[in-house]
Amino acid sequence: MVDYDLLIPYGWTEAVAEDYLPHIDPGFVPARIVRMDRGECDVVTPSGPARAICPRSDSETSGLCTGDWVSLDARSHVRALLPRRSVIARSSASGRSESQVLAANVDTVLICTAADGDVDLGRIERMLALTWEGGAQPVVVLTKADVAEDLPLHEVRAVAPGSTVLAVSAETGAGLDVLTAALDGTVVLLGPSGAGKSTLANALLGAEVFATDRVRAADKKGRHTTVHRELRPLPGGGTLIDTPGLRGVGVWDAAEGIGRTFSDIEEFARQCRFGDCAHDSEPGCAVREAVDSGILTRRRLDSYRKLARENAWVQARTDKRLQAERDQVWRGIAKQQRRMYRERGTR
Ligand SMILES: Nc1nc2c(ncn2[C@@H]2O[C@H](COP(=O)(O)OP(=O)(O)OP(=O)(O)O)[C@@H](O)[C@H]2O)c(=O)[nH]1
Ligand SMILES: [Mg+2]
Ligand SMILES: [Zn+2]
Repeated sequence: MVDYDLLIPYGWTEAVAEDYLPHIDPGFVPARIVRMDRGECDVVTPSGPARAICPRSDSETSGLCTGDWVSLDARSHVRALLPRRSVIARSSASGRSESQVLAANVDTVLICTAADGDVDLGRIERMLALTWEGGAQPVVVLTKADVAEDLPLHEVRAVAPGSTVLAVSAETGAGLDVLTAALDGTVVLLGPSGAGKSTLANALLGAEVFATDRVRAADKKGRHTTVHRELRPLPGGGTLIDTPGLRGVGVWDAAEGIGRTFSDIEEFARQCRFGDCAHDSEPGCAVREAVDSGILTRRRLDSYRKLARENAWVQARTDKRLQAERDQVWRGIAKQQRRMYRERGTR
């Protein structure tokens, strides 16, 4: 008899148990991936931590990621990937039309930015778009509050409708109680190198689990200290995934997430006189009005357009095969129509 209780600190719930039902088989066990390596991964199983072999990269379970629930056979081979409840993905770093899964089965994304430097609002908007798109709840965290000259909470709240924005210091512990209260389920820390993700992870875990390192004095950039995505149980329940610093955050299939990130702009747009208003020079444009009256910043409107354009571009390239099929159908229809017109003598 397999005892699943050991998996509870790692996020095992009734819902996951239900997803595992079709895989129940003697010799097979459910497991959660806590760390990925090339071709292998660390997992937790009902009998404790184990090392598992990932399938060859051409199978359907190839893109495994920390946070995934899988089914393991008796020889510790990953045999099946359970359905993902959420997935945080970005466009692959090289800007190709491929996605990279950053974490799976995530409930809360901590979007981390150091408050002692320039807070990049555009970057926060990108991460918000990926988080909403992936089906998780964002919390924007301004780190290093102890050394920040001022905390731009107001500006950040203005770019993050519908999400919690707070400031913390892992150094003094300030704000950690409020942050802890905002954590739900599986939590992932995202942000650039040096943002203080691992330091914050250690503070939340109450132990020095992850390595940390100083930022470069000249530009406050981190040294890419963390190289693995790694999941740990949180002392108060739930799990936490620390991740390597993100160099670029490209949107990938994130139209809905972009809409949600910029819900204020989409709300203004609904009040434009024309339904297809491009917010350029059309009369009765509520978006331009919002910019003119100072309710909406020009930066945010530009950021929205840039992300939407980028998403459409990636989308167009990703869907090439689908597009080709669609074109085929359309060409077929057009041909049929021409023939029909000819036969009727209307051409
Ligand atoms: N003063 C202060 N320094 C902090 C705080 N949090 C992190 N730091 C410092 O910031 C530096 C970078 O912290 P890390 O936790 O290694 O940053 P990271 O985001 O994990 O970086 P990568 O692993 O490279 O992605 C370290 O020198 C930390 O001591 C804080 O709350 N206050
Ligand atoms: Mg780190
Ligand atoms: Zn408009």
